[in-house]
Amino acid sequence: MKIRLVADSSANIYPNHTPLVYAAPMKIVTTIKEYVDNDDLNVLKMLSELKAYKGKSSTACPSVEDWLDTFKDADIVYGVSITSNLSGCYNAAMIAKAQYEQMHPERKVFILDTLSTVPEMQLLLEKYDELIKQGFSFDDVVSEIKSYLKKTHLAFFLSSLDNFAKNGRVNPVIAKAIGVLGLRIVGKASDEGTLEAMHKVRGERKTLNQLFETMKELGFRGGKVRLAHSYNPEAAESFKNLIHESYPDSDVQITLNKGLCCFYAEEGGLLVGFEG
Ligand code: X90
Repeated sequence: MKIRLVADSSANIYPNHTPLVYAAPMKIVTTIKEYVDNDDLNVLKMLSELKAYKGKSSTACPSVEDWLDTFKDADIVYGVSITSNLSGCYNAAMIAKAQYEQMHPERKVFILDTLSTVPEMQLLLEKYDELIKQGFSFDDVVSEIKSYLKKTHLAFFLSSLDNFAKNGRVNPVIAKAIGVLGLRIVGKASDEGTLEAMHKVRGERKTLNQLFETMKELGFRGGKVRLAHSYNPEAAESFKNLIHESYPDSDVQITLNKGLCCFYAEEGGLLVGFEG
């Protein structure tokens, strides 16, 4: 029995990722170039080209074909998608599932709409892996992963919401307030899977403290934590230390954002997925 874990590329899947996950690539698009968010993408080069480029840039979710490529010939596919409230990604995955199950009636696909992104998706993928290793049936994996989603959360700080606003995914008034004053925004994924801005803060220490407070308000008491940063390893390390000061036993791991997340989380942003 072939079982595959799949995700869109916003889950930051690198070639050595554990567990093994097949990723359907997002795309970052300008009028002159399309960047495919796969292992071949040079993210730093893309960011510097985008800085120099003055035209319009946007993103696109994986196509139905991209999703079908990740399913390949698996008997059972379990997956996660970025929130359906900010992307057509989940919708494309659902079409792929319908086609795949129609072509192969004995095969099964379940894709979870995480109403979230990056590090919370990583926690969910790890949970799928545990459930598979424990020998759970398809229906039980599905029900267990849905209950685990109720326990996991996403919080973040970002230094700019420009690309969110330009792409109609956040209110431009909120975006402007941060950009102009050089503030950072601390927020969370709302229950509906949208970006909820909660606090405006200035300075690294205050930002990290506010992010930690937000985690505790959401029920964090020392479980698993996954951090994803946009070329800001110092903030990720400092935040890991801050968590360990209060919860020395919590399992904290750090990844670097790939193309799509660097485009939206912009330079310096940090996302935290955790168990509540
Ligand atoms: O379909 C597409 O074109 C992709 C759109 C993706 C938009 C969201 C990207 C999020 C990247 C940024 C910070 C966290 C916000 C979380 C809200 C749920 C990460």
